[in-house]
Amino acid sequence: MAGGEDARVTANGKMVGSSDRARPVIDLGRIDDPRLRTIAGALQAGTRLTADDALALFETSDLTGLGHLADAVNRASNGDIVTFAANQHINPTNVCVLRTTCTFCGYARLPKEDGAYRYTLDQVLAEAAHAADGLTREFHIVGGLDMKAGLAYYTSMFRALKENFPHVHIKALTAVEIAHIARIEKMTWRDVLVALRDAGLDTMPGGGAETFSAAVREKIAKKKLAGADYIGVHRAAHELGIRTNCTLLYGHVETMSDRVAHLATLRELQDETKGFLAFIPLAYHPDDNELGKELGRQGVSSQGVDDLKMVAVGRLFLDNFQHIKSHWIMVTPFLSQIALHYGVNDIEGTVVREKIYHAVGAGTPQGMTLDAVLSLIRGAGKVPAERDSFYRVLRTFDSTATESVA
Ligand code: V47
Ligand code: SF4
Repeated sequence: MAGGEDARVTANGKMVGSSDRARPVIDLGRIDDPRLRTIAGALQAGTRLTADDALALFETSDLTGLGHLADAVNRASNGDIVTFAANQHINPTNVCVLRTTCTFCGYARLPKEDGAYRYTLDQVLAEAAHAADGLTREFHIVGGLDMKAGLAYYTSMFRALKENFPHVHIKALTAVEIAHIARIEKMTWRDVLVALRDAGLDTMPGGGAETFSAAVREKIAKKKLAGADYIGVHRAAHELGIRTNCTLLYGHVETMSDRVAHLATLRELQDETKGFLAFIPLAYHPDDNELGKELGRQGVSSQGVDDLKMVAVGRLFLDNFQHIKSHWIMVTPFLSQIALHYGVNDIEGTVVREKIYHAVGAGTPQGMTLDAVLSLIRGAGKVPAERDSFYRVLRTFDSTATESVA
């Protein structure tokens, strides 16, 4: 459906029905680029943007016009509310069979390599113990493709986490990890997902998508699950009622057409299943990884303007997604704050102990306090709201309070 609405979520996170989204309020006087004016007309008429429109958005130098469009569309859907979640990242193993072929990754290790680790169940529980404060509402669990971390490793982990922290949602395992477990256990993706869901998995994160283009994958992630299979795993999850996120790793060797094709693939699956919760563009970080040495800093496009364009195009082209998330750990909190005027309505929240991005040189802190998140959102003139993992608002904050007002 053009200008379509994301599925509504019931108390248990089930997808039901849809409704019309309000039309954006666009002031053409704020747009200089004639191509953006044409696109504004399409948005006002509720006509779906084409791949050519998306390319024009990437190519424009009218950054303020682009921001106005993305902000108008976001406001029509989400008003002034910007959400965040109190989550905790747990990366249980960095051992990965693709260590030498994902050239952008600085986190993975071969089993006997220096720095390789695989947590025992007790270590996972010790790491998760921060959640005992009652503030953490979500565990975000991802790691490497470890031959010794099969289905039982994860089912016992999820069962123990649910037993010890029943109030915490488990968002775990990328499509690539699901396919890896299926391969080593000789099971179907669906059966793996059913077993993990029975053990406590609630939703899945969007990692592992990188850029779907086969040519790009050949250069940066030669042996990784193909784009079509990433989509296949997400489709299987959606069919089981497991909602997921999706991502796009950008700013390396991909072209703008590759980005648009990637977004079109995500939009298509969302039309089919309505199972995606959020789209998260991930800015490629060049430090401490092979690809970064090859490209050098000059070869990396995610340097501010491109980051803003990426979220804005995501907001405008993905008309069937309600939530576009900025990952402040990678683009810095400052840029995430500006991105709130380029279509972003959600920021990666109070992240405790993130390892994957910090392994590739992210200089940002590993976590943000509630006050810092509130001040970031308020500083952009928006209204902060804590959400749960299904994007239901739990509490909003007035201009000064750190406590619930609604
Ligand atoms: O798939 C790895 C990326 C992803 C680098 O679903 C890199 O809520 C940049 O998917 N530079 C994992 N990116 C993280 C991820 C994620 C993060 C936050 C929220 C959610 C969610 C998902 O990290 C990997 C890969 O695309 N990554 N190395 C790098 N050098
Ligand atoms: Fe392994 Fe994921 Fe790193 Fe690739 S990106 S080497 S699959 S941990």
